[in-house]
Amino acid sequence: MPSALSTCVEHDEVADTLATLKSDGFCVMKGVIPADEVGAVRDSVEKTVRKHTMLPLPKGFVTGLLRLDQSIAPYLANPRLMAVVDRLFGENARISMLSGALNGPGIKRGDVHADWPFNQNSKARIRAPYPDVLVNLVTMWMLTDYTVENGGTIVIPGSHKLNYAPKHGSQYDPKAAYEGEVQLVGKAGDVGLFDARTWHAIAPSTASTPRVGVIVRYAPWWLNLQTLHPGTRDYKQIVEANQGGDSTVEPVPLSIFKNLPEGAKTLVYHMVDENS
Ligand SMILES: O=C(O)CCC(=O)C(=O)O
Repeated sequence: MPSALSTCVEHDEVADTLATLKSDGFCVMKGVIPADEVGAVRDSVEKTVRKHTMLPLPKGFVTGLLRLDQSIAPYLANPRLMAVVDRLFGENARISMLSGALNGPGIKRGDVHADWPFNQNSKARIRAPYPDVLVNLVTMWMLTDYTVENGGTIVIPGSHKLNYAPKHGSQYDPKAAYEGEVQLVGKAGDVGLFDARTWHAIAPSTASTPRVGVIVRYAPWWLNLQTLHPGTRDYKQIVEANQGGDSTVEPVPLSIFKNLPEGAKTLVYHMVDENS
């Protein structure tokens, strides 16, 4: 059984977060969404995910969440988080993917994987053995508490230092449990951070209520995001032509983009559909 995870020390948050990301591959930033505001965000995201989920419940999942629900938008450029993103990626970092996720009672354990662009099951990937570089920061915005019981994400400490990841049909079985597994746990309003290379999996839930969150990924400006966007030449050539099941990100309609907070605009300007 995975155990609960300790959090980053707060005395020098940026330095400590970077150090923990480097050594363990993940950590938790406490209280990013204020306690008295997180309930409204949770209610909105849960409603949206239940209505628009692309997967059958108990796994609710909505990609391109901003086009349908903007309740998370005021928090996306949180200065504490942006200080970390700035140190990792420099100026003009942006959001690569933004999804709503509801893990309901009874959800089963998922496959162990690294995230895009290190996910070796994707057609658009940095092929293993890959270089030692962090190019996509995965952030789990906890809108309910994340606990061992309700399925806080399983992560494998130190796995980001490997230059390969589990792949179907390979010796690194996505269905296996790996030594040292822990779960990303925290309070509603906390944000779990991990290097996209960190091996992780959906955890089973034995709870009676759902775990609700938003998964936001941050990337440097120079990372090619076109393969995430159906309709682009890169998507057609690299993903579609190879029958890929890669993750996709739906655009934000211009009419919605115009009303986003300025901080959020700088992070999602590149995924706007100018014609809607
Ligand atoms: O929701 C979770 O706990 C994990 C989700 C995940 O593995 C992913 O989106 O890549």
